[in-house]
Amino acid sequence: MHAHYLAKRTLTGILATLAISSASLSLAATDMPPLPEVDGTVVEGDGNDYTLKFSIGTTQSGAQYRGLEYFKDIVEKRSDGHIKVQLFHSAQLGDDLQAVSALQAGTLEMTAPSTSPLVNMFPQFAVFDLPFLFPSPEVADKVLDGEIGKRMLEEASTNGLVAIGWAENGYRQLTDSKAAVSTPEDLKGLKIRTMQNPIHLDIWRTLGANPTPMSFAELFTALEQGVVDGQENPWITIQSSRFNEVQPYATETNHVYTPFVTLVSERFWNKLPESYQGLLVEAAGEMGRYEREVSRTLNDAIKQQLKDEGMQITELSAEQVATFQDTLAPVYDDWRDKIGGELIDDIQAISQP
Ligand code: TK8
Repeated sequence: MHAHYLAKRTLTGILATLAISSASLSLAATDMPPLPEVDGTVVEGDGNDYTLKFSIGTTQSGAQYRGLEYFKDIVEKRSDGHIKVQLFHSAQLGDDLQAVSALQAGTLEMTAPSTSPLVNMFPQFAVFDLPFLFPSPEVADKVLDGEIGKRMLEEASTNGLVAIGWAENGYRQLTDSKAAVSTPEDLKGLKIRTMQNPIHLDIWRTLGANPTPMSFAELFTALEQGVVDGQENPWITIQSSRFNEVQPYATETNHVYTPFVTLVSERFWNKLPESYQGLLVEAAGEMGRYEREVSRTLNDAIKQQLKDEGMQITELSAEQVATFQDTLAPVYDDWRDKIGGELIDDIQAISQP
């Protein structure tokens, strides 16, 4: 049918384009690699037309939105225009939690939140909040694209939601407005915004900071007005949200790897013919692979761009990273049993070279 949508030649082309983009130091936020060409092999539907609103919390200039543009292109072409995809960014239709509620109510069709605010609903997502559990993007891919990720998508397909794929927010870095941070002591008294997630609160409390959970949609204003001194997010999210304009300092901590989980409203899902359900799963898979590639390729170039724009970025030595890891060891003791020790062991086993 449409299994060979991505010819090898096209994939090589994508990778070459990404390599060129990352080499450019003057990369602007909007300088995303061109969208890969979509093989528009048509998937037969049921003759009905559908409109799908897809909303995310990050801005139009991040890798996540670029992924959504690719998703839209795939779905519209392969449904021969029978599925119309409308994209919304910057939490225009609600922050991560509000968008998930809208999916459950059937007023929004798709969203892709960070996993962290969803741990009350899906406790197994909490593994993605453990500090330093994912040593490399390759390990993250093995987990997301392997048995564990598949099982998590199945388990998250409940409560009015259908979970169909993984993309990434990425490795999180600290930013702040007060002073350069290279050790946990430097964090003393700093008010750090965290995601709405108990492990993140535990992490920053254990490091000696003063953490406050808050929706991402309120974060820029909170930083600007000094309600909080700092926050943590991947370079690409820091830059696309312009946090560097109000945060002169950053530390490359890589403390947590955050995926985006691609969700569909079950109410919408049940209206679709099976062939279109399959099309959404396929498009979510292609979006996830492409978006992770874009996110990773741009990561270093964006860090460099933030430096060029005047951000003071502290890169930690191996010893300094070890100090953060040692300080955070008790977080594992607190959460291991609640999350499930076996799941953590499985991920650590995947990490062994
Ligand atoms: C965007 C969020 C964001 C996340 C956060 O909707 O809240 O800090 O990292 O990127 O999912």
